[in-house]
Amino acid sequence: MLARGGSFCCRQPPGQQLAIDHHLLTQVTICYDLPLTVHRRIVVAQIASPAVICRHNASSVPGLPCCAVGLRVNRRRCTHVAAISLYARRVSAPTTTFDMATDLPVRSLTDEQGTWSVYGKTRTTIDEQPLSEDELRKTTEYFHASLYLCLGMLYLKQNPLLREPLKKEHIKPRLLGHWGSDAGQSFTYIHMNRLVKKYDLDAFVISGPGHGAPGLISNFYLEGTYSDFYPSKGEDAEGMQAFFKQFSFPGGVGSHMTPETPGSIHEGGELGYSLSHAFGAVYDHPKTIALTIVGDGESETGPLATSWHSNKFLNPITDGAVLPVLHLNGYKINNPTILARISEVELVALMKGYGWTPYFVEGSDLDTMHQAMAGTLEHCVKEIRKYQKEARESGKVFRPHWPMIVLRSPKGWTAPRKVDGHYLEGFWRAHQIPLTKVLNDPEQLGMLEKWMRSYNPEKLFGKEGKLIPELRELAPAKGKRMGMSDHCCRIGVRQ
Ligand SMILES: Cc1ncc(C[n+]2csc(CCOP(=O)(O)OP(=O)(O)O)c2C)c(N)n1
Ligand SMILES: [Mg+2]
Repeated sequence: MLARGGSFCCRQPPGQQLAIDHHLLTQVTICYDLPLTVHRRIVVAQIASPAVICRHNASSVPGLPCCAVGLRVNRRRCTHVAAISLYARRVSAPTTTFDMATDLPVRSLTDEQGTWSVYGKTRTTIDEQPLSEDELRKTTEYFHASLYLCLGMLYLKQNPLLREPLKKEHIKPRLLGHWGSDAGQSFTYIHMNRLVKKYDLDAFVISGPGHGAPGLISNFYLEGTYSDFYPSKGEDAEGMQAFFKQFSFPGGVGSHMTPETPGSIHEGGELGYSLSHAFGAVYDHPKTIALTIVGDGESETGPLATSWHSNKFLNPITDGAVLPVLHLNGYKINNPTILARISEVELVALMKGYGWTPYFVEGSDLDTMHQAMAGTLEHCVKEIRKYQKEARESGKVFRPHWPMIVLRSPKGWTAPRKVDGHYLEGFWRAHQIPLTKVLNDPEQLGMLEKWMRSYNPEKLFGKEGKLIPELRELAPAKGKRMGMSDHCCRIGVRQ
């Protein structure tokens, strides 16, 4: 049913576009020279749905036998393309062999919606509590370590472990980066780590709102991936300082999931392509699961809205799976999002209509949220494996309603709830730099110090500055880490 098309490589003169003869592209490997730096970089864009073809497409529409590929890198039009190779798959849409699941076990939570807020009792479709007390404590501490690193990346150029009182001189002179979705993204990654270990999964992560990069980069650092790639950002105080300072800093790395981020095939700067890239990556990779964090703002883009349908192209025998986590933190920058404001009955109906089975994890209380996410994510992974087993053992291709998660957590989760009488956590003010006046306002500097110390860095990082072994154990071993997945690191940017 699914046949791989040809692949080829060609050299492109600056500014020109490449005409290709395929119905549906699945992967574009682009080798380009950035005009300013003249460094050759390689990026891989996995593309799968007509929506993405539109993104790279200047002159044709999906479905036509020919489409043109134009490239944008870091929001700049890329003019010095060295080489492009395209892998394409001819897709005939699955028809009669696909069974549709009918009555799905999704509990609607809408009844409580009028009285419930994200600060109320945690709500979850799957009511299991798989974590022991010890695991729960360690998971919270690991989460705190990641959040500490997120703040370090946003603010610090010195004094990385706060071994001396925080002073203005330790703060970066220009503060750029995002806090708003860091906690939700980190939370998701940490819970997937547990399952990668438990089920020996071949998984990797895609961050739709790539500006929440600290949430994932902090995890790549905690698990050791970042230091393996960049030895100068080692797992000690000196390495941590370099790791913090380079973030969103001249001569360092961008504030998004940029190409030089290990574990990333998707920058997320232009919203809308997370699911398409995820599907492109798992087609023909039957063992792979792409854990895909989709922003509620991102969901309002046309490409994202259509790419939920990519599940129609997924063959459970020959392809892997995409596990979307729709992150309803309520805001797209400073505007409320549609999917966070509609009733859950409508949201469930929408996701079911797209062919998914939604599971909800909603709240802000750490202990109960950890249990809810652990149970729900595990349930989803088991469902995926069950469907794959069924298809692979029977040889019968069918289209299950694959699981997906709706994660509702406060924007800026774990930040101070109010600053100067204004809401921060749970509000749009948490989107970018949460405390904006730390350089000029000693009171805010004190607040930042108190907040960072509330994660207890002295307990989480040992004498040298490395994550303590009992927490490090929570991450998968080298070779299995999501940050080191072949899907992201086979073609690197380290030349
Ligand atoms: C196609 C596109 N439109 C608009 C923007 C500008 N923009 C950057 S971040 C953002 C909000 C994203 O909201 P969401 O996906 O909910 O991410 P969150 O900040 O909550 O993590 C917008 C609109 C963009 N980057 N790309
Ligand atoms: Mg959002």
